[in-house]
Order: sequence, then structure tokens, then C-alpha cells
Amino acid sequence: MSTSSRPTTHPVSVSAPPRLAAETCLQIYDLMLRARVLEERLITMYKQGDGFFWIGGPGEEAFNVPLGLLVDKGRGVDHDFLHLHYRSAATLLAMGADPVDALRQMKNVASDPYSKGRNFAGHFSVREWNIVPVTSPIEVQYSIAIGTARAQRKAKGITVVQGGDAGTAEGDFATCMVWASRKGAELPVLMIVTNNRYGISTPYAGQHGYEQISDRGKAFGIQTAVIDGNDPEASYAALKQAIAYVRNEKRPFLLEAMVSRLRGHSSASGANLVKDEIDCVARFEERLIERQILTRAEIDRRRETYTNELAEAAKHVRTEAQPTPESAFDYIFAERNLVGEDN
Ligand SMILES: Cc1ncc(C[n+]2csc(CCOP(=O)(O)OP(=O)(O)O)c2C)c(N)n1
Ligand SMILES: [Mg+2]
Repeated sequence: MSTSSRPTTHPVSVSAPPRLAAETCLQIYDLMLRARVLEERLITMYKQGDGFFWIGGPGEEAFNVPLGLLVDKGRGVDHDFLHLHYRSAATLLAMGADPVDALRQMKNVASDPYSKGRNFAGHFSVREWNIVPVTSPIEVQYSIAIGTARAQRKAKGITVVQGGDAGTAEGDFATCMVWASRKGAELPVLMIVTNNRYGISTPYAGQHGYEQISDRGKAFGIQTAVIDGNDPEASYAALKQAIAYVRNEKRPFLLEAMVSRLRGHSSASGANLVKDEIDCVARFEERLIERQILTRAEIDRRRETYTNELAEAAKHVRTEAQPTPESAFDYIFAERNLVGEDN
């Protein structure tokens, strides 16, 4: 992990990632595996016609699980606000979400707690945990996050905002850096970029005038770091330090995690396995076997159990009710049917 250090900002000391205790490794691995199996089930559902579109985070589990474990979960400004990405299912699971709820959103049934069957996969929203609705228009979360961060300047909670690499070309990303770094009015916001080196089919190379996206933070006096987001121990250590810095100093931090995109962009590009990317789950499994924390047989058993559980759950979700036509205008800002007869 490398950090920028400008004399005008408070330095963050970052050391090589320590090995985590076996118990923590197991907790992280188990959540990474559950998240991976969940994405596989969602893709299967899409391919079976039990959903209209899939987008998600296979390849980001090593970063997104530690994030979910380390945030201060709760409601209101004294807990952390999360403005997440459409690849954040592993963060939700690490925070304690039920994976079956993600299947419900995929199937667009009324029991989907995130959007009541109205949005597609990966579009989470949990008021009790300050998880602000995930947006389909990319990058707008960075300018929305300024609002919660401003409300938290004197609170215990911080704002966490996360998005992809290509989206940083949008003005919202710059807007966030401007508002977060005003001298004397800095905001407690952890800006995260999960860099998978693609924006749909456009490669990172050739799109940016700097080496790393986090380099842009330096011009604003924002502390920055680039980490291997495929390494859960490195991610855990970096996130812990960055979160503590933002919480204690009430200043912004820009963390760029290099991650993989194991199933392409979305179902629009087929959602098939990409062979030449690092698989963080497989890599962590090798480490755990080497350290004698798990055996291959135990890993295989866990995978089989979680796969079977979600296969059964998907069958059940298929029988759950769709939203009724009468409920079409519930949960929206406009109280009247603006396109219907009562207009
Ligand atoms: C404002 C806006 N422009 C374009 C799109 C279409 N779009 C959806 S995802 C995407 C690429 C995003 O790439 P990146 O920010 O790197 O995130 P990734 O999907 O790679 O995680 C684009 C251009 C959109 N959803 N919103
Ligand atoms: Mg990308």
C-alpha cells in the first residue's frame, strides 16, 4: 500500500498488511464464499429467465467483505452512511443481510426489501443501516454523499462512498473532492474507487491522464492510497486505517482498490467466467490451506452447502407474489398518478 503525503495534510502511517488471526480469516473467507455463491445463483436465475438483468460483484469480495465488517452499522448521523455501488452484495452480506433478499430483488417479487420488486439486482437500500439507495446512473452517489458527510461534521459517523473507475470521469467525482477538501470545512468522507480497469467494454488504458485515479486526490490535499483489493488482509488493514483516519480527523480519504471483474460487466455482456483475471476467492483458499486453517475438503463442503441452500431458496422465491398493479405508485415521491386519468 502506498500513500501520498502532502505536508499540509495529516499523514497516515501505513505499514505492510499484517496477517489476520485465523478466526478473522475464516470469518472473511466464509462471507467471501457466500457472496460468490450468491452471485453465481443470481446469474443462474437470470439465465433461467427468473430475472431481467444481472449486475454484481464477483471479483470484489476480498475488498467488499472487509468494508462491510468494518463500518459502524446503524441509523442516523452517529453511524456510518453508505453510498454503495451495484457490485456491493458482499458488503451487504458482511453487514448481516440475508442473501435470499438479493434473490427476491432479482425475481422482482413484492417481498424484496430493497425496492419491493421494482429495481434490478444489486440495487440495495436499507434505511436501518444508513444504506442509501444504489443508483443506476453511475457516479451520482459521489455528489449525494456530500450531503450526509456535511450532516456528519460533528457526528460520530462517517460517510463512505464507492464507485468504479470509469465513472470517475463524471463531474460528480470532482464535485465530491472539491466539497470534501475545503480548508477548515473538510468532510468526513471515505471515497472508494474499486478499479477493475474497465467501464463496460472500454479499457482503463487510454482514458486517464494519470497513473492511478487516487493521484487526483493529491491536488486537493486529500490523503490517498492504492491497494490490492484482491487481497482480503491488505484490504482489511487499509480500510481499518482509512476509516479510523476519517472518523478521528474528520477529513476525507481517497482509497483506490485494484479488483477483478470475473463475469464481465453484466448480463448484457453474457456474465460468463473471465479466465485471465485474479480470482480472490481461489487465491485466499490457497492461503488458508497453506496456513492449515482449512482443508480442500472443508472448502468443497462449504461451497456445496451454500450452493444447495440458495438453489432451494431460489425455488421458493419463484413462488412468491409479484407486486400488485395497484401498488405501482407506492413508495414514489409523486402522490398522484401523473400519467394516468387523475392527472
Ligand atoms: C450517467 C451514466 N452514464 C452511463 C451509464 C452506462 N453505464 C453503466 S455502467 C457503466 C460503466 C461503469 O464503469 P465503472 O465506473 O468503471 O464501474 P464498473 O461497472 O466497472 O464497476 C456505464 C458507462 C450509466 N449507467 N450512467
Ligand atoms: Mg470499472
